[in-house]
Amino acid sequence: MKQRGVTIWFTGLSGAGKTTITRALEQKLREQDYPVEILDGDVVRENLTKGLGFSKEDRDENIRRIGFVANLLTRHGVIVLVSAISPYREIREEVKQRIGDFVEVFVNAPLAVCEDRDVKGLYKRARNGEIKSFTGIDDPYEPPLNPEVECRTDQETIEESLAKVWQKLEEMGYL
Ligand code: GGZ
Repeated sequence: MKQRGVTIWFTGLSGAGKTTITRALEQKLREQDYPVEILDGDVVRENLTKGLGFSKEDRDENIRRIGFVANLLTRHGVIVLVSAISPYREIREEVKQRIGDFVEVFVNAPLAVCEDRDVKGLYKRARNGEIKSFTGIDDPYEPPLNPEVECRTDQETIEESLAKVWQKLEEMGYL
């Protein structure tokens, strides 16, 4: 049977663990020969959405463009893993409606934990005022109200988070 495409959309604060989970999931899917692509906000912002900033308008435009590409790939049977803060509920909902085959994963860790991890030192710079409009510090994050999956990365291992997503994909008939 032909592979059904799906977009798995990972939303959450910087440092919550979106990239880590998507990479682990990508590896597991590849091992089992599923067609998979990753669209990571961080990377996409260097090409597809280069030049966009972090105002609400620019973030929404970033998400819309990522959603556009994710939709094309999904229609061609690809399992698309999107990793983007995507802080605004309305645009996430818009993309979800457009794509249809869509699984929202809330990668949830408290701000204090993300700030403590501060892998790239961005929170420190945001607190210093060197970076303006940083999500969670002086810019909003609207958590999903009804995500298909929630990963509490401060309370569970990567393997546990991965297993939750995998199980949901099986339940929904994508694997
Ligand atoms: C949030 C910022 C900002 C501001 C730079 N606010 O954790 P990272 O570093 O590697 O990934 C974050 C990335 C955010 O890009 P997204 O495309 O995911 O954002 S959105 O969905 O809101 O469009 C972070 C870094 O860029 N970064 N400045 N002000 N994150």
